[in-house]
Amino acid sequence: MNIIVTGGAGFIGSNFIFHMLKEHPDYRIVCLDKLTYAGNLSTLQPVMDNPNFRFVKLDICDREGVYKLFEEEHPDMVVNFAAESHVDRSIENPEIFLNTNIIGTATLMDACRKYGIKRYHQVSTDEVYGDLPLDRPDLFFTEETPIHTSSPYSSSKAGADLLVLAYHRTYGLPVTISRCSNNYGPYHFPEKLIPLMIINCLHDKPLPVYGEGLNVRDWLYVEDHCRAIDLIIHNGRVGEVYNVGGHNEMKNIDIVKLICKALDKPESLITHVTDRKGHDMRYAIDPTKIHNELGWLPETKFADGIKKTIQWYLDNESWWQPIISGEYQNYYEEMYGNR
Ligand code: NAD
Ligand code: TDX
Repeated sequence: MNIIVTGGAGFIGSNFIFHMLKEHPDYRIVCLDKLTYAGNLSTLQPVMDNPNFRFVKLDICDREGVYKLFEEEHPDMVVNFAAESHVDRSIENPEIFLNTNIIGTATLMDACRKYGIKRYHQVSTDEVYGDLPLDRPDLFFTEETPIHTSSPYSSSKAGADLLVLAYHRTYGLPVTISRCSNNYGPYHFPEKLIPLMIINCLHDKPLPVYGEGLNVRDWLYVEDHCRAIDLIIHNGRVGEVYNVGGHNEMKNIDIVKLICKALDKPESLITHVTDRKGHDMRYAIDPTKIHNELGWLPETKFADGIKKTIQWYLDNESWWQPIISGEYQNYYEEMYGNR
């Protein structure tokens, strides 16, 4: 089996590559990544010498480059993680989200149509369903929940999902889609809530909680997401959407307090800042379909996963230090300077 994994130098994609090379040592994995600010080649260092692994620096919107790669590799499957993934950046600059997340997805699927493919898998998000109210804990996102997006990011992901389903219906492309809740774990870029709070805590810097911090996210350890995708690409039904989430809802403020406690830092570091525009209140996945059809269940409890994650950031300063000392400084100043 030869699989092109796009966006494999990012957070979830890199964890997926490690998972696949370990669980399927006879597979060839070709990582296609543009290496944007979020892509980090050093993350893939542990597998660079693996003879079953190849890294290619390429933009998924580069049609000629993508076609050439398909001619060289004849992939059996494509798993598309490549995306602009940060909601706050999409609010500042939507255009690049439309290019990468929508045009890039179409370009990859055109290559699949032209050269043939056994499976095209789109890594999507629960954010395509919009949000749920805080006072209705009985409500969850199912695969039938209507698409109802809030941010340019989630709208671009929803646009891509609709295209994927359209390519299935119109051209018969063998597709699957997974819509996962918030991931956490190693190699998470420190613009996102959990790694940002861990690293700020370690520097005794203010912890910028948007608004009251009452927004709820459904957190899943990244390895559980990788296992879900592995199951879907092998056993999932073509043309289907699978929600992935572990019934682990937490308020932002509680996550931040938990990180303070784990690192023995005072809660006085918490600073309430101006809320995110259009901020989704609550995400909550109903994972019944993937459980019933594919036997998937999350394996890592949040208490264990967050401990492992914090320890990983303590042990791997050499991974995040170069990130936060570069362009990230400007990003941080722009995003949080006058907030
Ligand atoms: P990330 O931002 O950490 O990584 C994205 C990767 O894609 C980077 O390596 C980047 O270099 C690459 N990339 C960006 N634009 C590209 C382009 N035009 N061509 C080729 N490569 C490009 O993102 P992540 O958190 O790992 O998310 C991966 C996927 O999972 C995304 O599609 C995201 O929408 C989805 N997702 C993420 C979460 C989450 O909690 N992080 C949850 C559900 C779904
Ligand atoms: O500094 C912060 N302060 C804060 O209060 C940051 C960065 C975030 N937040 C809040 C906003 C959200 O309610 O924390 C929550 C989580 O924020 P993010 O880490 O930015 O994640 P979210 O917006 O929920 O989106 C994530 O999950 C779904 C990923 O970034 C998406 O790619 C994925 O699709």
